[in-house]
Amino acid sequence: LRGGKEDSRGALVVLEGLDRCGKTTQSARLVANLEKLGHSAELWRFPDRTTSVGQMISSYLSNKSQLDDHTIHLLFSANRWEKRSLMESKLKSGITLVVDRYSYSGVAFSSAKGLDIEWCKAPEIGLLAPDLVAYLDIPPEKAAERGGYGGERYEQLEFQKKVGQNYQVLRGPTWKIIDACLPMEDVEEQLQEMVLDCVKTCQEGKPLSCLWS
Ligand code: DGP
Ligand code: NA
Ligand code: NA
Repeated sequence: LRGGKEDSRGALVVLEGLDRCGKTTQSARLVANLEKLGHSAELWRFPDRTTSVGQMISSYLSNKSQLDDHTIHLLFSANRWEKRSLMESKLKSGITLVVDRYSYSGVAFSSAKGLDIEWCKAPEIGLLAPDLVAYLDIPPEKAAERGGYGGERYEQLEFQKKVGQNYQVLRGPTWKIIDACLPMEDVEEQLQEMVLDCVKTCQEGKPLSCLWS
């Protein structure tokens, strides 16, 4: 049987939100739940700090190096570009990718420094477009209370407020908003439900597309 489930693609699911919104925990739980239900799924995250570009980013985030705002923006983007072809082949082989942060972080964080939003979006053009962006919505003040920030460069309340406003500008038809102040189990359940819907749509033949669509 051709055209059936055996040659269908996986879904590209992105989790976004402010620092300390719970994305990292939820993306790990989501992957475990998908696998329990018999789906092939992998957990990815950006920045991917394991590559040489990723190491430059990591050093910048921990304030061990200083870089011009445009330069670091392009490095974050390059870090996504260096994974693009692997991402495409995994999706085409039927694996669902759950990605902790993507191009929306790129634009929301850099434009919070005052960079032009269209300039920020440009280097992301042509990366794979997510089938679903799950936004874990939390007031910046609440996020700041959650066990404190880890001390990385962007983990400051005033900055996170701007990031939150920028995320609002980026919202589009593929976005679903989840109240990240709900109990963890409720967030997990809502997330799983929307992702299963999305996986089904992709299995049924929804084509892959590119940013910014
Ligand atoms: P995380 O490893 O998810 O805690 O992310 C590290 C920090 O980097 C976090 O504050 C969000 C920020 N970040 C993630 N992606 C990008 C990006 O593409 N550009 C910028 N400027 N910041 C980003
Ligand atoms: Na962080
Ligand atoms: Na995180």
